[in-house]
Order: sequence, then structure tokens, then C-alpha cells
Amino acid sequence: MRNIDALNHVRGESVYLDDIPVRQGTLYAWVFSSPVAHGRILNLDLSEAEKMPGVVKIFTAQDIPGQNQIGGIIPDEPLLAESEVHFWGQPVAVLLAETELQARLASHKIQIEIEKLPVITEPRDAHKAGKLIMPPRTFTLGNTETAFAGCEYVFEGNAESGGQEHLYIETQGAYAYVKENGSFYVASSTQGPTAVQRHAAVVLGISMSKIEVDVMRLGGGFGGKEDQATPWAVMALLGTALTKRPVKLALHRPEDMRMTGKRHPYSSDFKIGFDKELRIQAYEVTFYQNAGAAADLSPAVLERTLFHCTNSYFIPNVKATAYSCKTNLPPNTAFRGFGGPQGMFVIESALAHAAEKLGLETWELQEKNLLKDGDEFPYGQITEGCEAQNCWQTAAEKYDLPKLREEIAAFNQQHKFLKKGLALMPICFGISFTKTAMNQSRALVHIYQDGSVGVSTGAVEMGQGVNTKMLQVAATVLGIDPNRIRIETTNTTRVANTSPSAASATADLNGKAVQMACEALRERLKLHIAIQLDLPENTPIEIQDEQVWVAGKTVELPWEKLVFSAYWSRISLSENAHYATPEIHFNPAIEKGHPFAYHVYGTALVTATVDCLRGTYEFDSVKIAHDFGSSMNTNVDLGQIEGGLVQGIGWMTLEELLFNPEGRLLSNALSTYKVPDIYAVPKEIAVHFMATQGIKLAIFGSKAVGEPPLMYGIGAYFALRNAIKAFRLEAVPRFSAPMTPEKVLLNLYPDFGT
Ligand code: LUZ
Ligand code: MOS
Repeated sequence: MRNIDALNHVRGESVYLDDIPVRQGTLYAWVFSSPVAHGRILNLDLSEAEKMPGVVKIFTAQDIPGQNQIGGIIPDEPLLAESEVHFWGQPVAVLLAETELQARLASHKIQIEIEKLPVITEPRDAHKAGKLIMPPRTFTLGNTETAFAGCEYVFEGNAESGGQEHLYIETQGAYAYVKENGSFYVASSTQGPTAVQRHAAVVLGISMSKIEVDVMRLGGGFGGKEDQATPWAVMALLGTALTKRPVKLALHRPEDMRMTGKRHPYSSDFKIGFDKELRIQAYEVTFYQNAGAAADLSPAVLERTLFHCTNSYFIPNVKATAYSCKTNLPPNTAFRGFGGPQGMFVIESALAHAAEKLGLETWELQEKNLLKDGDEFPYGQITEGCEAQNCWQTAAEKYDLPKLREEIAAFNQQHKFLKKGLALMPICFGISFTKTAMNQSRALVHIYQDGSVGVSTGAVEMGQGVNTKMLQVAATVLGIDPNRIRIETTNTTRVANTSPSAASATADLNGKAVQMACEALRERLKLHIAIQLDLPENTPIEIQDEQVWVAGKTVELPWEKLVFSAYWSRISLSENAHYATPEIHFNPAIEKGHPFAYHVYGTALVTATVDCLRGTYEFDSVKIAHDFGSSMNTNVDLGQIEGGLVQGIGWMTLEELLFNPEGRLLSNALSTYKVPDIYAVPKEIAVHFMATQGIKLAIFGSKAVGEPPLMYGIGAYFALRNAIKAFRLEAVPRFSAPMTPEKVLLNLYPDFGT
């Protein structure tokens, strides 16, 4: 089935936040933010700004009627700065004016006096200074100390990975107005409508029932709107509460890039030990996470780094420790993979490092240590339905790995200044929110009198195609034409207490709820048929292709007639279902449990060509064998693989966030922050759909697909590294991502300029 938004998107008819027609009297907001990364506010003078044309109101922390608090996991983050600022771009005041330009011009007249305080931008510096978001966490399996003592080979090193700007095409934004009687409406570009509702209630000092959050669709989220859509929606609501006028707040790109958090940069140390047969016996790793100036989702991201620190390998003795370090950067947040990719980059670096020392190819170590059924993860879950070796072997065979290696060797023989590199990248990603309680969902399904259907869930459509999947579930279970079904906006008055659309789990969680609601309606309609037709008990009844089948024969009762007759018999045609993922649990006191419903596996073969005079490179091909379970929509799923892969390649190779020592973002526009464009996309992307075991906790056996493919991008880093080494045998590039063309060049010619 084609993505239901496809035609609307290409016609430009899909409605995003900025397409919502504004009401009469709407005010436009502009956010005034801190011009330094750390300091004490000595004086804030709004008087000149207030006199500017069109300005209606400027509000600060002092105008907040409830609590000035938007922290999610830890209450450590004010909506608006009070006496101190902790990052460059931290919101301090919000200007409301008749036009956005007027609000923006007035913001230049705000006078702020700040006493500067020392700025920390690096996580290890924060760690040294004792600035931690929370106490460190450690996952252990077996005993690394005794295991290392018995190892034949032990290697140590470190690895760094950079942050990543989400660069959703639609920037953060919200539109709020008063309904009546002290209650409010807000349209928000958020992945987490309930997060907006909850924090707005706290800040406004009213109950959640007085705030309706509505989400049509997002122009991308990638985790950047899981938690960080909240402040902008709350500011719009606060502006509305203070002026009684509608307020629109939509960030411009430079403001969005400056004020919002990104993927967490990590700095890590590793130690890895092997036995004679090159099986990994022990692995110790310490992660220093750059959390930024407040907790945001960092504790959960840190946890997922620990969960995925061994990627798709079995390691019997593991000790993994992670520090969430408080720095003066915007609070870093969820980003596709949610700390998992950062953990995987380190184990892949450790394997590449070991291979280099042993004079082997990395893939020899990777292949030997892949997970299999019955293996234990460091967090206690036992591997079931493991596809790690299956994906690896399928990729190697289907794409003829030996031939690929020969071709690359031959190419490298023939070319002096062009060198190719190959890397294999296996992945293993756990599906479920690691916070067990968040794995719940609801759906509300109405069948209208004419046989058409409206479906509401907690799922937010952000371009990932979840609405298409929800529609497929409803159409399949009800046995009707998809054209009869409308997927409604995500709205807190229809579906309450939503978990954010995140963790790759949105289709599973909400799809299960849609399935349950539709099954209940279907059974009710069948009972109605049995009564109407006076059928003997246990007569098989089916509703398929909009027809009723009794004991295998159609009866003259098309869907529309059936629905109307049920309605006329006063049967409820609405159903609300609740789903909570069974089987999962986790005990953080001992860091053990069964946190994931299942795992997704895959293997990618990544080939790059480096121009060894210029340091530039291209990705020739990425060939993937991916574990989809039984994919319910191969178009949508292929789109997720391609998009995730390219986003991962961007993170690992092109996208470089630069902050100066004062904590100011230098790469604050697309002229200085490079995201993959069409030329950066691999020339060939091949995806082999592995029809693997249809996991029952996946919707219709179709495995979650959002985040896992991003981690194939890690292979791009190692493919480049191998190409560099093909040019200069003795090169030992540091494990430091992104591998930008500049860094490639420096690795090719380390003595240049000295
Ligand atoms: N968000 C979250 C996530 O709150 N918990 C998670 O485990 C998670 N995993 C991936 C992406 N977002
Ligand atoms: Mo996400 S990183 O699943 O919001």
C-alpha cells in the first residue's frame, strides 16, 4: 500500500503547523535568549523593547503563574531563565507583537547584563569538575577482572563520537488560543502531545484537563521533538494565557539550531580481551556523555547506550559504566537510536583496533563473535529469535563478499590516488521503551452510520508512515476498503496519556491498540449478524472485502447495510482499546531484566572510495540484509531503511557540530553544518528483505523499523578508515567521528605542515 500522505505531500496540500490558518487577533512570538553560555543575570531591562511598534507583551520567568519547570525525568530545567543562564541560546524572555518582524526587531532592544561564569563544553572536563546529571550507572555480566587475566590478547583505546543536529525540515513551533472558561487549545509540532499537556499544566498552574493538544503531522522529528517541542508550545500557551489572544510561535532555522539540544556527543574508553580463538572474553567500557545544561532525556539515552554497548556480539564478561556529564551546551536530547549508536560505535572501534593490532580484518573478529539464541545480554535478557548470524551470512552470500573484497583489492592495486575501503556493520537494536511503564497505548475507533471509519491513536505522524500502517491494521481487521478509513489527528482529548511517538515502537504499540479496538467492533458486528440472520450457534461468520460470509458463502449484506442495521439496532459502533506490552520488565536496582519485546538485526556492507589527493569521498554502495520480520508495508519500510542509513552516514562522516570554547555554536546554519545531500547518498543502496520469524509482539509480525537502520551508517566511518589505510599502510586514524573530508586529508598526510 502506498503511503496515504504521498499525493497530498507532492501537491503541497498536507497541513503542517505553519499551514494552519490563523485566527483574527493572532500575536506572533519571538524568543530572546542568552548571549552567553554561563552566567549570572545582573539586570534585564525590557523598557526600550516594550516601547517598540506592535509590541503587546514581553514576558519572563516572573510572569509564570505556575511553576517555572519543564524538566521531564529530573526537574532541573526552567522554561525561562531566572537568575542564571546555563547555555548560549537559553530562553530568557518571550516577545509578543502584532507581527513576527515587530517582535524580532523589539528583541534587539532588550538590555541584558550578565556576569560571566566559567564555561565547560567537554564531558570529561565536567566529570573532572564533579558536574554530573545523576550518579553513574554500571551494567555488569560475569567478571571482567578474572576474564582479562585469562585473555590471550588485550587491547585498550578510546573513541569519540560527535553530536548531530536533527534538522527536521519543519522547525519547532506551536499555535495556541483560548477555548473558553480558562481552557486552552494548542496545535504543536510535537512527538509527545502528553508531554506538552503535562508541562503546560505545571507552568500555567492549571489542570491537564484544561489543555487540549492537537497534532496533525510533523515535518520530521527524529527525536528532536520527543521532549523539546514542549517549551515552545508552553510559551505559546503562556502568551495566550497572559494576553487572551491567539499566539503563534515558530522558530526560524538559526534560532532552532542555537536553542535546541542535539544528539549527545560521547567520549569513551574501552578495553577488550580475546582468547586464542579470537572470541571476545571481556569488555570494559566507560562512557562520558555530554548531556548539556539540563537532564532532559539524557538519563534514558545513557541507559540505552549501556543496553547496546555490545551491539550484536556475545561477550560473557562485561563491565560498562556511563557518566552523564553536565556541560554548558543546550540540553542534548533524543535522536534516532537514542544513545544506542554511540554505544555501538565504541565496540566497533574496539574491534577495529584489535584487528589492526592482530593484523587481521575487522570482519574476522566481528563474524566470530556474533550473537546466537540463548546468549545473555549484559542486562540479563536472553537472546531469542536471534537473526545476527543469519543476517550476516545472508549479506555475505547474497552480495558476494569474497568477490567484493577481490574487486576492492584489485582496484586499490591499480589506483594510486583513489582507494576503496569496505566495512561490514552488523546491528542489533532492542525494541521497547527502556522505561517499561511507557510501553502502553490506546486507540479510539468510530464506525459512522454510513460505514466510514475514524481512527484516533496516540501515534504522531512525522513522515515515518505510521498513519499508513494504522490504516492498514484497521482495514485488515474490519475487512473493508482502506478508502473508508480516516486517520485523525493525534489529540489529547480523544486519546489521553500518550507515550511519545518514539523508540521505533509507535506502530507496534498503537497498531496493537487499533487491532484490539477493531477486533472488538468486528466481533460485535458478527454477533449482530448472527442475531439478525437467526444463525445457529457457532456458525462461522467472516467480514471480508466489505461482504459478510456465513459458513463460507456470501450473504446479501454489504458493509454499509450491515453498519446501518447495527446502528439502528442500537449497537455501539465505537470502541476504545488499551494495549500494554506483555512480558517486559527491568529492575534498575540490579540493572537486570527483560526490557525489550524483541530485537531487530541486520548487516550492511559499506564501500567507499576516497580521493587521496583531496580527502573527498563517495560511498559506492551500501548492501543490506535487514530483519523485517514479516513487513506489513515494504514501501514504507524501505523508506525508513534508506532515510535512516543516510542520516547515520551523515552523523558519522559529514555533520560536525562546532562550539567555541565559550560555548557558542559556530556551525549554526546550513552553510557551516553539512548534512548529506543527494551527492552524499550512496550510489547504490540494496536492501534485502529478510522474511524472518514473525514476532508476536510486533504488529502483524512486522518488526519495528524506525531507528535500527541509522546504525548501518557506522559502517561508513570504518569503510573510510579502511580506505585511508589502503593509501597509507601505517595510518592509525583515531576513533573520532565524524570522519569529515578534512579529517580524511589529515589522516592521509599527517606530516603536512609540520
Ligand atoms: N525514548 C524514550 C526513546 O523515552 N525511551 C526510550 O527507550 C527510547 N528509545 C529510543 C528512542 N526514544
Ligand atoms: Mo526517538 S530518538 O525514537 O524520539
